[in-house]
Amino acid sequence: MAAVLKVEQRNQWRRAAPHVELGLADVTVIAMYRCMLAARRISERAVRLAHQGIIDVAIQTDGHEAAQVASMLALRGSDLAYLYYRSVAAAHARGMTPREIMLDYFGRAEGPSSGGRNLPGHWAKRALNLMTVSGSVGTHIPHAVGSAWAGRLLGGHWVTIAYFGDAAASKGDFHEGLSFAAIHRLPVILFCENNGIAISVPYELQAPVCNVADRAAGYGVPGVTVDGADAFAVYRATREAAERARSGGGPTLIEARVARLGQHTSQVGDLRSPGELAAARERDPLPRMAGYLRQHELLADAGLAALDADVAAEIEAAVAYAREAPSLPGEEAFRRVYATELE
Ligand SMILES: Cc1ncc(C[n+]2csc(CCOP(=O)(O)OP(=O)(O)O)c2C)c(N)n1
Repeated sequence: MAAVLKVEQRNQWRRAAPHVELGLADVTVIAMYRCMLAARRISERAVRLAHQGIIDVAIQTDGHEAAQVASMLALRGSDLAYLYYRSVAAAHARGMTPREIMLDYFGRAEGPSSGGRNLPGHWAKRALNLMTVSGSVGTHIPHAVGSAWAGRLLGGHWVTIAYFGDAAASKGDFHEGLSFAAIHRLPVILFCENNGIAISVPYELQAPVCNVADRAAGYGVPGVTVDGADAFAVYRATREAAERARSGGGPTLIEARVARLGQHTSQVGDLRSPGELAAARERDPLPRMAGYLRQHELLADAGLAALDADVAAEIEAAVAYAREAPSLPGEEAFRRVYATELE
């Protein structure tokens, strides 16, 4: 009897696990963690390469992984995504491989985003529905809204998501895009990764409202603030927003509160105090997810270590490949840049 009770208690405990409640399989949660881990290791490796002068610049994703991976996994591959320069984890979650990411970091002709034409960090790949973005902060938000509108006009069934930082939410592009999307009830998700700092300017000097999500009320659309280190909370919020968009309910503004663990980029120093940096590290989503895997007996220490070794080997192979890959020949520089090829 005691044994039966124990099994029933265990089953109850299993059913109450956040990922089981969301309908996510154990292997999906392990895949989520692997994706977050790979993004972290790619980011760390890219910064080292930049500091060694081997690549030009690296923009870290550290601290944003749970928000990016979980939101991307809550969407369909046919949904259009506009990423931003900090989106390595989102790009990888959509299917961009470490090799492709490194090819872009090295600015190689084979890189999927621009084939060496654009600055690294403008993650895009047509086959993955990752749309081309500009380096001008926030300008992809109206583009994303336009893509959602195009879907309406063309009878497409895609939802469009745009990822951006908190400072982008202070730009006209954000307000114009959200206003247009709200008026026309377009199937778009504006996903703000609020890390509380724009290079070195704190959030309080960018916006007079406590939460970026508060802005949504001004446009009559739902605004949700979630803990961006909680992959399951982000997954739930994004899935609900996507369902709302698909069923004609219009746009949602999601604000994922995250911590920027690294510098703004490999080329920009950090003005935060040691205390502020330590507080940011407390909000690291990686140990949190590893703890979840252990606690729910999805992976033990040996499994986690094996995953780490596997990821490290994949990234080293990617770096080795990208290092040797050819650069873009000069005469190709203007091809694929203009709609009509230059004579
Ligand atoms: C229109 C424009 N202004 C300024 C810049 C320079 N710039 C690049 S990133 C950045 C900060 C953006 O911060 P945020 O949107 O919060 O994203 P985060 O980098 O914190 O993820 C700025 C000001 C730019 N690229 N484009």
